[in-house]
Amino acid sequence: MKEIFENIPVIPFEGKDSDNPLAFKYYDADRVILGKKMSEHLPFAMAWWHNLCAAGTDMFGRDTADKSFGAEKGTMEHAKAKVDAGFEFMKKLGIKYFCFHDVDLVPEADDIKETNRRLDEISDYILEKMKGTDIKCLWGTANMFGNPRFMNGAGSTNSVDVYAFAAKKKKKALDLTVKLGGRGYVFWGGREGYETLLNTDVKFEQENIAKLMHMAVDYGRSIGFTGDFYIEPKPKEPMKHQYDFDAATAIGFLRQYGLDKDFKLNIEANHATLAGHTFQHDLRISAINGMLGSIDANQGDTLLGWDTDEFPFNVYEATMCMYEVLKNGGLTGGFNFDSKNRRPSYTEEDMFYAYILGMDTFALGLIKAAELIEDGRLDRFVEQKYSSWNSELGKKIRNNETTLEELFRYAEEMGAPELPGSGRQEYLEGIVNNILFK
Ligand code: XLS
Ligand code: CA
Ligand code: CA
Repeated sequence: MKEIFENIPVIPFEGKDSDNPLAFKYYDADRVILGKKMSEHLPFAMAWWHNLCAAGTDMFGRDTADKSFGAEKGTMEHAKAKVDAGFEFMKKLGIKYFCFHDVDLVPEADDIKETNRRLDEISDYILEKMKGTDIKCLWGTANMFGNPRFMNGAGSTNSVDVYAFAAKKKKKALDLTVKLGGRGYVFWGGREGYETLLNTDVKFEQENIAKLMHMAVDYGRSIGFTGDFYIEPKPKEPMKHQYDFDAATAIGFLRQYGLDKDFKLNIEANHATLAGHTFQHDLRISAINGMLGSIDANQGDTLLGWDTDEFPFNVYEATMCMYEVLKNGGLTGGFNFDSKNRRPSYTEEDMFYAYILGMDTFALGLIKAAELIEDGRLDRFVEQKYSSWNSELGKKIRNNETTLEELFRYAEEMGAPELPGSGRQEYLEGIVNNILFK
């Protein structure tokens, strides 16, 4: 078959002194870090929508990139050309996973039966392509936010018919995910939220979202899906307020509705920062609750208040992300580049430069996070910071063996406590810089 990206070779690892733009400087798939290959630490995934579909349209202007891949857009030939392009792209970069929404794969027909037939056809084609490669699906999902019928939500809609239609799409997307061997299935609640409380029954809507999730779990398990379901938190955009605001909110929801055994979280960097947190914060909150499942690898822009989905470039953020991931013992999911080229980066080369940037940023983050852990100064500081809890009294409190009265008596004898000890933030930040720029 004729190559689509004819001018792009297989991307080699050349090391940090290389100035070849089509080479990895840090991502060396077979390099072992803390006992595991880089490629196992970093199961990277290509996002079908940004890489093969989005072509630069924004609210003020049309496409800048040509993503026709030699076929007429809106046809099944184009859908197949995207598969060809996607597999060539992943092979050239050594990427082993992809993520998709149903509508990323085929042009939507007016009749959903026809759309589903097209989805069967394209997933057969993808399966064929997968043969003889080690490329697999990381996760699938259904787009339940684009079509006007979802203007008031899918699981949270006021219309019982729209709800049933959403369930139909969900079932099909689950079938496809299982067919393509997906490790996970994502719920991103783009329209699950509200514009005004004046017209919204929040409790009713949240209960209905949970019911749809339960039905999806029951159905998924019945067809042999053993992977994780994920909620992908995001505070806003497109809705003013989205129910899955951040990791803590989503975890509370999952526990309240008894979904926490089947669900974990897919944490996107740009969503965490939109919620007013750091990326690391939402990773930590997920991890300590046993719910860090997968990551959407991107970054926002501190000067812009929206979801810019930029390719990850910030090595500090990637390092702190990998620090959390290593401490978590890895992910059951992977690192999906839910990232898009900037509109003026419209060439084929730019598609590759973007993934090389993202993969190198996370590889460097992994190397540096492992060095931080091996260095041990951060861990030692935290241990020492809480060392007063190793006292008799500390142990009694931790073991639930004391009372408020007993603490009252202790504190009365003690008088005023000493200051709790310096937090040493600047010292610790200095260690991070020291390791990063070694
Ligand atoms: C949008 C979300 C979306 C999900 C999948 O902001 O990131 O792309 O990852 O529906
Ligand atoms: Ca996003
Ligand atoms: Ca995402």
